[in-house]
Amino acid sequence: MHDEYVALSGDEVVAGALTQKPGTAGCISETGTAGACSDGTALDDPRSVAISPDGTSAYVASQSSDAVAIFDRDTPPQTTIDTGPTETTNDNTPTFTFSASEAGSSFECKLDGGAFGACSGPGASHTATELSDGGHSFEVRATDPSANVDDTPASRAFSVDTEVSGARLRVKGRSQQKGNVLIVKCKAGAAEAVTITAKAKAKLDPGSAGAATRLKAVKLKAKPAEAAAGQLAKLKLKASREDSAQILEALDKGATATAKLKVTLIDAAGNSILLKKKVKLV
Ligand SMILES: [Ca+2]
Ligand SMILES: [Ca+2]
Ligand SMILES: [Ca+2]
Repeated sequence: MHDEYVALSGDEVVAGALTQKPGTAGCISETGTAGACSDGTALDDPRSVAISPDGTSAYVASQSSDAVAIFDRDTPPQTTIDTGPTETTNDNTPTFTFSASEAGSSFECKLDGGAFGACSGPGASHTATELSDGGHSFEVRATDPSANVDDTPASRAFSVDTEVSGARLRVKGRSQQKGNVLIVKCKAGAAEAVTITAKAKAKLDPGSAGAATRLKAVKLKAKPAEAAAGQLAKLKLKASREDSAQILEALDKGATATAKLKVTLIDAAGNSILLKKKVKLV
C-alpha cells in the first residue's frame, strides 16, 4: 500500500485530507515489530478497504500478512465568534474575538464583503478600522494545521450608531407663569427613539426691578420622557414650591428672570446629545 489515497464511496460527505496515522497506529500487524507492520507503515498486498460509519477513517487490510493500515481523514475546523457586537454598537472600531474547534488553527477575517485577509490581532481577535454609521457584517474562518479551511465561516451582522440623529428642542422664548409653582415647558425628540432628561436653572435678571430680593439660582427638573422616532415628547420642568415663591414674588414686583434649559437626548445605542436654550420667565 504505497498510494497516498484510497478510494472512498461517492456519497461520503466528509471533507479533508486523508492521511495515514503516524507510527505504530498507522499500520498494525500481529507479527510486525512492536505491533507495527514489518515494512514501516507500508502494507504489502492491500486487499480490502473499510470505511468507518462517520466517514473519517479508512482501514486497509493486507492479503499477505495479518496487518491493517489506518488512514484518518483530517476534517476542517469549525469557527466560533466568541465576543463582539451582536446588534447595535456605538463603538465604530468594534473588536471581535473568536476560536476554532481545533488547536493550532489560524484565522482569516473579512468585514463587509470582499476577500478574506489577515485578522488584525492580537491573537484570535480582529478590531475594525473606523466604520461608518449603519449596517455591517463580520466573517471569520479558521484553517487547521493541515491547511483545511472552514468552508462555513462564522459571521455576525451588526450596526454602528455613533450619534443621536435629528435631535430637536422646542421651547417658547417666553414662559408665562401662572399659579404658585415655577414651570417651564418644552418639547424634545429626534429622528430616532430617545430617552429625554431635562433640567434648568432660573435666575432673576441682574438689574431688573426687584432683582435684589433673590439672586441665587433656582433649580427646575422634569420627569424623564420617552419620544418615539420622529416624535416630540412634552416635558414640564418644575421648581420646588419654596423656590418658586421667591422668584414669583419678584416677578410680581416687576423683576424679570431667565431659565437656562439643559435637555439631554439618549438613543438606543447609548449616544447622547445635550441641547441648551434660554427662556424668559414672565
Ligand atoms: Ca482538522
Ligand atoms: Ca464553520
Ligand atoms: Ca443614533
